[in-house]
Amino acid sequence: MSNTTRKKVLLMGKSGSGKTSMRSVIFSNYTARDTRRLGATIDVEQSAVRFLGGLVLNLWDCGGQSAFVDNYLSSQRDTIFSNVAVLIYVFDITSTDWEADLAYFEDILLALRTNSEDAGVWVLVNKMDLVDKEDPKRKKYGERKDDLLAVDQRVRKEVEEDGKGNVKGVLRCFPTSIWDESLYKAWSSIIHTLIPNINLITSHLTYLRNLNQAVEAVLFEAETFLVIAKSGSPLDCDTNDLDEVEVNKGAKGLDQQRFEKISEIVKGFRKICQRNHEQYQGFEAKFDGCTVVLEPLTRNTYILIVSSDPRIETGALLFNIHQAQNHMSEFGARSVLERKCGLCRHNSELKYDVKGDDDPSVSAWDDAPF
Ligand SMILES: Nc1nc2c(ncn2[C@@H]2O[C@H](COP(=O)(O)OP(=O)(O)OP(=O)(O)O)[C@@H](O)[C@H]2O)c(=O)[nH]1
Ligand SMILES: [Mg+2]
Repeated sequence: MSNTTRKKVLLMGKSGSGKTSMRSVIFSNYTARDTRRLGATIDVEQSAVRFLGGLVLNLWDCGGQSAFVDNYLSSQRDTIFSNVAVLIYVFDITSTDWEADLAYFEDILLALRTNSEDAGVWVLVNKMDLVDKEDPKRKKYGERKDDLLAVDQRVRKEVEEDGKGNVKGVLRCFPTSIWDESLYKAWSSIIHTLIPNINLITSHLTYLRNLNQAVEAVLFEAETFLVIAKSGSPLDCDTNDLDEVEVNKGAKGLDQQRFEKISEIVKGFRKICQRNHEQYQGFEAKFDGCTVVLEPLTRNTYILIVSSDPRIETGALLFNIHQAQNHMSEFGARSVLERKCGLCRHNSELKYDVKGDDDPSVSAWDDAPF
């Protein structure tokens, strides 16, 4: 039985909004400056990104010039909009023709909802760096978001009233800029919703965090360094809710953009290592207030553990991570996971504090032992 789960991800939005730039920064190691050299995308550029062992994203970067969009909505409608797992729709906040942008979005959303009713929709309002100075409270973004939610409601109603389906996929908005960490935050949240067994992984991270008496345990994908899961709360909620959840869970005082900053720093540092023919392997440090280790967990992931207990030595954290590696490699060798992990369900301390996956037959989350 194949361990691979393929997900079709549509990347759409008006020409120049930043779709190919985002894809290149996240998946091809471009810097934000490098994206200035990109030309307009002609028709659809498809690429496959192997994410964790078992998850392959088929990214459809759809050029946004109106002649192409008209084709997507007519002759290519079925090809483009069927079997979609996620639509990522990118807007340019500086656009001077918001009404026309919204009208296009409504047409696309309607085509999606009638062909793929379960698809999740992520709207990224991009180029926020260009407006943040004159609008620090993000009033304009708030207005844009309200308009987008209104379109979502309208389309839902239309599809349901016409008896064309029962829309289940949700719509979420994120403000982004390729020039800062907001890009990583948005894409981490998107990827998080696509990973099979994510709730089980989250449970294991929570267990590992508690075992280490740590503040948090975070899992990064090794290639992109996007956060894919973290102990405690699921990432797949609105940014405002996420911040609220973190404060309630006691992470107050920690930088709210810490994960995105780590992703950026590690990717930058790894580039320097490559230039000097060195390989980046990991990181450990002991500060006055905390102990931090960032280590490979499996071939496709790194784990970050942060402890604020001064008695905890980095060696102890590393020891527990190495124990978890053994566990995870056995875990990963299975093509089917039971609702409760067969390897540790006899351990009474392990608490499954989040709801299980709906589909018990989804493939193991990482098929490659480290
Ligand atoms: N200031 C700023 N510029 C951005 C941002 N994102 C993308 N850009 C710039 O916008 C320009 C267009 O970006 P692309 O990624 O080619 O746009 P696209 O959406 O792929 O356009 P099409 O392929 O024609 O559909 C590039 O010069 C990018 O450097 C951003 O967040 N902030
Ligand atoms: Mg493009």
